[in-house]
Amino acid sequence: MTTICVCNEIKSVPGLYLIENIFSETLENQLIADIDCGTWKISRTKERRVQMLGPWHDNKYKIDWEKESTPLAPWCIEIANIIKQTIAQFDILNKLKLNEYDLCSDIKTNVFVNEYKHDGSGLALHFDSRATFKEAIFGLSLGHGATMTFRKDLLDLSSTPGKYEIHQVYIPPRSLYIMTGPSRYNYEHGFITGYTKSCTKTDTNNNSDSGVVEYRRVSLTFREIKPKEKVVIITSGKKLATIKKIGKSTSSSSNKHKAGIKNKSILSFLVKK
Ligand SMILES: O=C(O)CCC(=O)C(=O)O
Repeated sequence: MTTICVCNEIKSVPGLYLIENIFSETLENQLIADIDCGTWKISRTKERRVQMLGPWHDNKYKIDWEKESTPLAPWCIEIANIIKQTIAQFDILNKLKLNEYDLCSDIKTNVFVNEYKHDGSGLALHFDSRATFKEAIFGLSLGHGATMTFRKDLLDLSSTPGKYEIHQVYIPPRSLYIMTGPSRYNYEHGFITGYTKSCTKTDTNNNSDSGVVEYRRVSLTFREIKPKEKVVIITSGKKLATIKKIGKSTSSSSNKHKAGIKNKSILSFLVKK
């Protein structure tokens, strides 16, 4: 069966794009089988099973480059290529320069796998780390779909605390959602606890006639890690140059040379992002 890949900009949550049918059911089942060959761990909140690939980070998503990273699995590379090809098809996504993201690098890419089951566990509303990850966040759904909640705090607009703008967006299986701009920075996202209990047969790939539907959604989140440090070189209080680089930064002579600075009293600062 041929399916059509469609890209929708979700108007209620600006900056959120949903691209449906990015791969076939056959490939989806293969990917789930490949992911299941990886090592599942219990999440920090003990609510679900997870897999984390790429550089090691702590609970606050701070990367520790001294710790051993988990190499990306072959399925990560396959999906990263599918994401790239999908982006290439839509002008609106190319204009956002999403094709420039590196989603298959052992040192730049973080891949998070979440498994949601029929027990109704959700995912608390949250923002993805601004300090650690670049703007666009790429999420895929395998198995079941799910209704995602986006919540914007209206504190800026009203002095009454606890006023929110809330939107629910259905994310079908085999779809890719991309959070950019306001959807990434102004809206928290998550899944309300208990949503999987209301799962129906239409919300699944399970074609059995038994009427019993085992809910399982496996979500994949691809994020590019920001360059680790920024080196800012200043002299006599005047900023001369900013050099961004991956890896440990020093005020090495080559950096000074790149900044075109010679024989001056230079102060170099490492500015952690
Ligand atoms: O399951 C999803 O699609 C979202 C996952 C997510 O937001 C996260 O891991 O931070």
